[in-house]
Amino acid sequence: MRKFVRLTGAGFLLACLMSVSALAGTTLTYANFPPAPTFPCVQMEQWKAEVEKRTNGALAIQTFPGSTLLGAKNMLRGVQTGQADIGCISTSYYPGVFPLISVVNLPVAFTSTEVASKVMWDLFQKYQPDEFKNVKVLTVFTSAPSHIMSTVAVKQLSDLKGLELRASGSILKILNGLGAQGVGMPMSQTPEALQKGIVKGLVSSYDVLKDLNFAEQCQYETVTNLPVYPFVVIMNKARWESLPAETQKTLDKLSREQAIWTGQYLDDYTTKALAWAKGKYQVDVFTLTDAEYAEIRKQGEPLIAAWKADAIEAGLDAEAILAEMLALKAKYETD
Ligand code: 3IO
Repeated sequence: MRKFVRLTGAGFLLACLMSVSALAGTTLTYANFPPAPTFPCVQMEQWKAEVEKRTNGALAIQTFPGSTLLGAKNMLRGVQTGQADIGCISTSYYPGVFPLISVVNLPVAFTSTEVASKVMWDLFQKYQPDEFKNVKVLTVFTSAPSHIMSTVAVKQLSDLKGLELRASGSILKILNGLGAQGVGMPMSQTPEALQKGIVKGLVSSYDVLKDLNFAEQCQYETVTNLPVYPFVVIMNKARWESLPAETQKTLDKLSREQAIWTGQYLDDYTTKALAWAKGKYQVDVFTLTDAEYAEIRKQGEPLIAAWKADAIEAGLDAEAILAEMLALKAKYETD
């Protein structure tokens, strides 16, 4: 009997300790707009696992892919108002809102996601852009260079005439300059728009050929080397400030590592996704002539001038920011 009492006493104590540690732990919600198999959600799960490991479970992350908590366009506001603690935004969905970081979306011929993501992270550290002052930035990364994926063949630039292609940000403007009909919408709306024939294709990175099974409908891929889309993972500021200093340090330490992890993951993955699309759906891949690539670059030039004008308007040292981005790009490309 005495032994029984002692055992249940120990059990009771253990139960108390367990509930105390459960109370001490914090759970943060993390919203994402595209479906779970896509790379912004893959990096989200990777970050969650890493955070839970490095904080020994003191911090738990509850993830909401596929716009189940917040969608592409209410992500920024939803995180600011605390509907989600953390959210992932594609900055080109918010024209005019991010005058500094939209520099990463300019046509400057990034060929590597890892390089683009490192450059973006460094720009953040250096300039601490005012446009993010109401949130905590946890990490940043980009998509891979963008190409045309379409239901009709784009073998030459003249095939673009009047073609409705989904894109966002600077790519929209380049497409229109090339005679296509750019249709602006988030990635999360694109499967339905393709299905309904509202668009005849999209301009983004090749990962979605597999992750959203676009290869089934978009039988034709044209290598265009168009810009990368910048992404920022933001956290509600008050929620961030409520975290213990030790936890904040752990998350800050992970920030650059996460940017690099995502860049490396996507560089590798886009190659695999294109090979998969060739194997499974026998998609055709077209390249253009040198003269046509020069024409694409020419259509991009006015965007750089337009970005500078907007950045100056926003009180930024546009020339210095652009020069810094190009210098970082050159540095990381030779690393
Ligand atoms: C993208 C966005 C969501 C899911 C997968 C993705 N792969 C490339 C992108 C970039 C893009 O087209 C966008 O709209 O952010």
